[in-house]
Amino acid sequence: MQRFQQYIDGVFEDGSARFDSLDPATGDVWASMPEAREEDVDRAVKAAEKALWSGAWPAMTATARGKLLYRLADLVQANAPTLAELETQDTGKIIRETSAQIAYVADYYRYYAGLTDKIEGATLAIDKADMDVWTRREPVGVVAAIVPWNSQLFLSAVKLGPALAAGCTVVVKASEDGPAPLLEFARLVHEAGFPNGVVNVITGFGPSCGSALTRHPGVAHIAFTGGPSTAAQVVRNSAESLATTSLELGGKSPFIVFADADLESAANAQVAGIFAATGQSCVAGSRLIIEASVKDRFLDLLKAKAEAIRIGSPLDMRTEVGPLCTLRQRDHIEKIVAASIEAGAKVVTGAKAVDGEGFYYLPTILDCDGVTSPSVEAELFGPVLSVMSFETEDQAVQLANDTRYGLASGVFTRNLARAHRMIRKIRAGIVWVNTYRAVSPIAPFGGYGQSGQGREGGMAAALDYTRTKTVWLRTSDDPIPDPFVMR
Ligand code: TXE
Repeated sequence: MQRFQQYIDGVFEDGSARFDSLDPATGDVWASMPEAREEDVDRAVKAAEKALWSGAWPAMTATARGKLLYRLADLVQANAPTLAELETQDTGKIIRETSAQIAYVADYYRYYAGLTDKIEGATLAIDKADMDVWTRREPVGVVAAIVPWNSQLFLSAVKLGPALAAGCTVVVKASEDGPAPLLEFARLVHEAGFPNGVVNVITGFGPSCGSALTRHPGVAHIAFTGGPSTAAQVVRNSAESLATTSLELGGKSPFIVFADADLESAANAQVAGIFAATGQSCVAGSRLIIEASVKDRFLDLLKAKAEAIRIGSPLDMRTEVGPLCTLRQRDHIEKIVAASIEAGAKVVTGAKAVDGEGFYYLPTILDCDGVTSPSVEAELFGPVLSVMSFETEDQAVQLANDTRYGLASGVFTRNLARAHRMIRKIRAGIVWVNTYRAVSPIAPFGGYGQSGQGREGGMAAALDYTRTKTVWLRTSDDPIPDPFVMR
């Protein structure tokens, strides 16, 4: 059985307690993980606080910080096959996806490495003759980066990259489900040569570890990815310390197909949009909104593609859909699909767990036209597509926006003017037109409504990890004339 350690203040250690991690493809225990409890969390935050204010890190030039991040990027790239295998083993995410995604994670670190010495303050054209006034961008402080199981290296890179570029120090909390890749990543942080305490990596359970971290008075900013109810808890926890938060909370993203679209291409994008990562993706295009005149044709295409998907061991390069990460997640999906069928949704394909070992669930399409189906409303975080049809563009917009979420959306049409109208009317942080699921370190990413607040990716994300200090310098040698007049 493999044994993993947590990383605090530059030291690898076993943690206050231990827990077992299950292989989602078999349901068997495959590794032992360190469980951080309140005492470990406290030490991790204190190590990050110390590293923020003293030692090598605050004395380092931004360019030198950038060099460390470049080195980390190279190490991630060189170790991508090992990291990918660990993520696949521990979370069930297929090796085809983890290999490609982790290789790209290196580019996220490179992007932020290049930004470190481009974070600039401003010189102000102040309205007083004898003053020079300028702003400095200083690190916001200790950052708590909390991630869920679905893409831990990617979701931590979009937090760690900008936080380190800005000069912050970080405590990363890996999910208790599938933490292996992040715990292994800590070895690369160490090898890259970051000063002790700048990056700390722990894992543990929400009520003990996550709660202790988000309540800790030493934390200045919490960057969280997870579910909306946990996010509400995180915000409540931050009330005493007044830590700022950025929240990325998944969605129920509309995938809108007009009759004039290239249907074959749209069907491939829809398959990727909902079945990639076994549907455990925050941007999953889980609501297909299809023009009525092509609904049957499009569903035939989708059904054929869904039924041809190769389900198998996530470690097999040929596998296209693997298991869900946890049994809890599969139970959640089974419950909502059963309630949806009960409510009148028609099964186009799937709608059941795969017999045998592991947490597998069949790629599923539910026709929800004219039905109030729970699958249309709830984020299932699994391979389940709900289908609704429309007659007019206005109806398509109304269906697209009929959700408390607002992370991503897809519009498939060859009509340019209509594409522009849809871009303006859809309430979501991302609109993909004739494509789906494209991401880049250069492009901001984040949601509206219950999908969260704040943006990850891009230059603005690095600025979010800074706070502004305003400096006033009086240039006159004359004595201050009247002490009772504010100047
Ligand atoms: O996530 P949680 P869960 C959605 C998805 C899924 C549902 C629940 O619909 O079915 O959320 O998933 C830590 N203080 N998404 O329960 O609980 C926890 O340990 C601080 C969407 O697995 O939100 C883990 O590290 N932290 C999504 C992280 O929060 C706490 C990704 C996420 O766990 C905590 C995941 C607490 N009180 C789920 N309680 C997306 N945006 O992609 C838990 N945590």
